[in-house]
Amino acid sequence: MEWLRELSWAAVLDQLNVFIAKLIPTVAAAGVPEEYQSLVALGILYFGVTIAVLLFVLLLLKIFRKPRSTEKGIDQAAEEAADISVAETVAEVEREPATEPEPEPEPEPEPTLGLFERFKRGLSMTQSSLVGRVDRLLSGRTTIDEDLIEELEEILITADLGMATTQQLIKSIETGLTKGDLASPEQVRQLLMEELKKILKFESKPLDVTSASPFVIMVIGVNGVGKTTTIGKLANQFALAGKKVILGAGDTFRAAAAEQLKIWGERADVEVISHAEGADPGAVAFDAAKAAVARKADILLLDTAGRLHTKVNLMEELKKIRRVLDREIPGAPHEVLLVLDATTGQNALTQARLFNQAVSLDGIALTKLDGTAKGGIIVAIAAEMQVPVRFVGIGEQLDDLRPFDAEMFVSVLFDSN
Ligand SMILES: Nc1nc2c(ncn2[C@@H]2O[C@H](COP(=O)(O)OP(=O)(O)O)[C@@H](O)[C@H]2O)c(=O)[nH]1
Ligand SMILES: [Mg+2]
Repeated sequence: MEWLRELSWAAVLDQLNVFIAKLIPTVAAAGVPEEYQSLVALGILYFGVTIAVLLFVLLLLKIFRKPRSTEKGIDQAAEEAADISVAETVAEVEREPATEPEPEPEPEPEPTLGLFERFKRGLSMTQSSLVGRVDRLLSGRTTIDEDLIEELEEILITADLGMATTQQLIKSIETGLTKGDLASPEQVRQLLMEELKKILKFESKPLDVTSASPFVIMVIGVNGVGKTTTIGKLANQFALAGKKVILGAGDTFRAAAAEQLKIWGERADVEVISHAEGADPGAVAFDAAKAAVARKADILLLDTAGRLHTKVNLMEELKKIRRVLDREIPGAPHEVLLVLDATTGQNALTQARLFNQAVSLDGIALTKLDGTAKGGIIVAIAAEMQVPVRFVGIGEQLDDLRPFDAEMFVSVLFDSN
């Protein structure tokens, strides 16, 4: 500590002055005007000292975070640290794919969730907007009066069941009351459940694809309802069941539509017949039908364009496709499947009416039930259209497109666990 006592501030300042004096020629050589040279030299000195202090602090931090490194010596520790970061960087580069990333694979279904639970999760919003509200209305009540029935009516209408179905349900409750069958709110709930099952069961007939070969399914509906996705999911499921499937990219309106179908085709490992953007959809239908016969396919799924249903020419186009299919494969299409988006509520019902008038529907697929509280629309559709609901979409996973099962559907909605 002798040196510390001898150290005086004057000596330190002297040393700094010497250092600055040595710096000035370098600063002058860099073209700094004379009056600023000392200032710039001082700045450089200040900067250098700051950096040195920072490095020292960093070094201290490293020593304290890695106590073993003090045993090995700071240099060795620093070398090791550098090695690790180099190794990490190399690993990161290797982890990055060298080429374009593949399109995201379809997420695998969660194996832990049973079918009932999957449905329950998918229908949770509809569950709370329909049965959840009914339960809140009935809880704590002991008698069934006019007010209660009026409120129930409002719930059913706002849950998209439709005016006609609501009237039908209310009527059966009133009949039960006058007959004396209904004594408690719990029995109202039970009656509601049974009536809904009755309405839906009437129109729940699974699609039978074995009645013809090739069995031709023409998929129609407005833009964005989920036609192409539904075709992709069906193609996958049929292929897994051992069927030979062919897809026809009849939506020639946008190039992206055919591309989207091709991706699904690759995923399901099935052939896709497509033409260029803007081509005649009738020609695609023709080629797809020919290919299906030639390759002895079990099922042909034909995608179509979905410009707005208010445009008459879409309906004319669909009629034409129908005729082309029938000419190539007598009796085809065996199923005209209308895809409806449940999130559009009453609008879905309007679409169903218009398409049915134009091309006479054989079945309905109701998608996106998972993203909406308007799932009650399925009851309105079944009751009014008298067209079977073949499939429901309860999510974006491959097997989230399910054959519609009225019993299960209503049980899920009324399950209070
Ligand atoms: N959440 C959910 N999304 C769906 C379902 N079905 C389709 N979709 C989505 O709806 C969007 C439009 O589907 P697309 O098949 O292109 O409709 P298209 O225009 O009728 O062919 C896509 O983003 C799909 O992933 C479903 O059941 N649930
Ligand atoms: Mg499409």
